This record gives sequence, structure tokens and C-alpha cells, in this order.
Amino acid sequence: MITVHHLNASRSTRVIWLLEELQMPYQLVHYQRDESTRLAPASLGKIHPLNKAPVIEDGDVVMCESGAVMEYILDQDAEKRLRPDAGTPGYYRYLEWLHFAEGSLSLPLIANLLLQMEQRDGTQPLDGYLAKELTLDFSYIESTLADSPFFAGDTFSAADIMMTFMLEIAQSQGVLEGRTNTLAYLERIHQRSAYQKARSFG
Ligand SMILES: N[C@@H](CCC(=O)N[C@@H](CS)C(=O)NCC(=O)O)C(=O)O
Repeated sequence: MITVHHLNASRSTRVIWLLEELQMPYQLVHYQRDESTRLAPASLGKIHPLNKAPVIEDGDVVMCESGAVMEYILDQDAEKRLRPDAGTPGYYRYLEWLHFAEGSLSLPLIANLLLQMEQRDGTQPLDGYLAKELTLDFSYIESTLADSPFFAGDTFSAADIMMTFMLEIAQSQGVLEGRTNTLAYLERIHQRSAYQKARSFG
């Protein structure tokens, strides 16, 4: 049975909602945000190193990223509901919006929220947020690349193509300094002829 690690007032509501729509059995483990910082408790980090909700567990699978978790749950549904059939125009429309929510819309909205807090309280949550998130994310990336040569394991995949673009931005900002696994990964990736061809177009 799927276990949902649910943080109050968070994206894990998406996961619970989907499971309810599908009437799939699940169990909930509750976590409460810190009243003042609004951050998740450290106990969530024992389940997944990013210390964020949602996280699900199902047998050997432990996953974060709400969009990916939604896909995982839909894959378990024998009746194949709530996702257009792969390969149809509707599927690609679905896929675009599924990624849009976190890939494009989330960044300006979260930045806007932090700026509003800054204007309202005179605090500087944006600085703190960026420093914390960058450390967390790049520690996770670094340890993933210590365990496997590519993001999805032993084999190169489209996930590597998605990640490389962001890692290059991080490198240009000095964020990768001392991240030896990530730097070595980038060097390896840059040897790929398809990558070099893609870069040759500017
Ligand atoms: N892109 C991730 C974002 C995860 C995320 O930021 N979750 C928030 C809750 S909505 C969280 O756990 N915040 C608490 C914290 O950062 O300590 C996803 O879609 O799952």
C-alpha cells in the first residue's frame, strides 16, 4: 500500500486528492510545518533527503516531486484513469500542463510570495530561501551522482538532458564549486557527441 508523507498546507494535498479520486488505498503519515518558519520538520528528511512534501513510499520505491508522484500513482491504476492515452494529442496537452505547474509556474509564484513577505514584514526571506534550497538541492544531486553515473541510474536518459541545462547555469553562478561528482558528471556529459552537436547550433 502507498504511504503518503503529508505536510499540512502543502503540495502533498495533490497526492491525497488523486488517491481519493482513484479510490486507491493509502496510509497517511502527518507532519506539521514549524509555526514561525513554515518549514517541514527534520523527521521528514529521514524519509527523503530533500525534506519536502510530498514523499511517497511503496515497497522499495521512495519518491518526491509531486508531478512524478502523480505519474507513479497513475501507473498503478489498472483502469488507466485521469490521464489521456499515451501518444494521443490529449496526452501531450496533459503532459505539458503537468510539467508547467512546477516547471514554469512555481518559480515566479514562490518568488512573488517571498517578495510580498519581504515588503510586508521587512524580513529578507528570499536570501535565506535561496541559500537553503541551493544547498539542499545540490547536496542531493551530489550524493545521487556519487551513487550512479547518471540521474536515473546506470544508463543515460532524458533526465540527464533536462538536468544538464540547469547544472550548467549553476556552474556559471559558481554554485558547483567543490561539488566534485557533479563537476565530473558534467565533464562526462560534455563528451557526448549528441550534446556537442546540439551545442554547435548556439
Ligand atoms: N517541486 C516540488 C516542491 C516540493 C516543496 O517545495 N514542498 C513544500 C510544501 S508545498 C515543502 O515541503 N516545504 C517545506 C520546506 O521546504 O521545509 C514538488 O512539486 O513536490
